[in-house]
Amino acid sequence: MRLALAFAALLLAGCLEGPRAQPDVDLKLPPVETPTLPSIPTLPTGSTPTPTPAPAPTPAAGLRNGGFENGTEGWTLEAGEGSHASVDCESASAGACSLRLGHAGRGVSARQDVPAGNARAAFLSYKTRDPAQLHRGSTWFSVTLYALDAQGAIIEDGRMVWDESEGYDEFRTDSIGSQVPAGAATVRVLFAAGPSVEGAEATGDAATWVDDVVLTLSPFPGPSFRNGGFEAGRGDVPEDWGFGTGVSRDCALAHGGLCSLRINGATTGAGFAPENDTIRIALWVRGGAADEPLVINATFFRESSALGYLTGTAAAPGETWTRVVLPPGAVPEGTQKVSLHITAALDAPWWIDDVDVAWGS
Ligand SMILES: [Ca+2]
Repeated sequence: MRLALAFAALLLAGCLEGPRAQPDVDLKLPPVETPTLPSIPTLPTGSTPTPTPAPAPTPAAGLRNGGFENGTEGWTLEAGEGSHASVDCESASAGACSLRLGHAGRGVSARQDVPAGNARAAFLSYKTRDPAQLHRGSTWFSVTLYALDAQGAIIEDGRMVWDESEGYDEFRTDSIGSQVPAGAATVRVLFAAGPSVEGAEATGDAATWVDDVVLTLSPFPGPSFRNGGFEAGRGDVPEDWGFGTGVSRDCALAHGGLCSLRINGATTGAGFAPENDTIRIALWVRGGAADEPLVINATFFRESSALGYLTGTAAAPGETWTRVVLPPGAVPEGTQKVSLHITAALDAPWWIDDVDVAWGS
């Protein structure tokens, strides 16, 4: 009952809609009282915890001068008219210096290319400070990870974090993650900022400081589900996933990469388009209370009609990351989108990470 109430409260609060960077499909949930669901065979309910060791990311030695203590060494800076990129040794999160992207004029950027080696996933953490409080509606700041081939062509446009939020005077840590496809020679880290309206100039001294840039390359591919590793986000707000009271990104605890998602007495969700007619959902979980399973529900939609469900529960594993695999299920014919919803009770927080979707034929 408590679960149902929390679920309903979230629905009412509209918390399942992401703040920005909307998922591929809307997080439309089935009506609470589903009047005429087609007779879809009930899929088995249950979970198959299969503990396996978590792959450990390897630190990347490739990114140089991530703290900007050696001036601009390693970084390529570009600035449009009226903007200015420079190393500032009067403001720093650690050490003496940071990078200042002054974007009162046109766009400004700083980038660095790092050898990809055998990496299949890249994770970037960094700190930013933006004390001018001018960002709302007038300027933007973005962080992007690209993968490039040996000729320098972009083969993976990676993940971008886009920020038009209000200012903040203290350096804060954010992170982003991306796949690195086979054939990638280089991973590009790009920080950029500019005015929100093309050709316009921001008023005043709009600037964002960047410091403590750390790139981690992993030889293991990230999860196939969009931001299923929760590496993309700003602070505790994940990209693509429903966010609100009881749901927050946690970059102090992760199964893979740097971050996971913490759920407590709430539901989170994400939508995606089906790629085949059989689906298997797997994810890593941690935490919870013994008598309150985690509920994982995938709903298959044609427009706003629910065609069927795939449901599983996970027993609380406590302090050990545990892999939960839902029974494979058939994607009902005519499905246009799938909404994945994960619900945790209030008694103890759960962490989820590396949400993976595999498709059959
Ligand atoms: Ca993760």
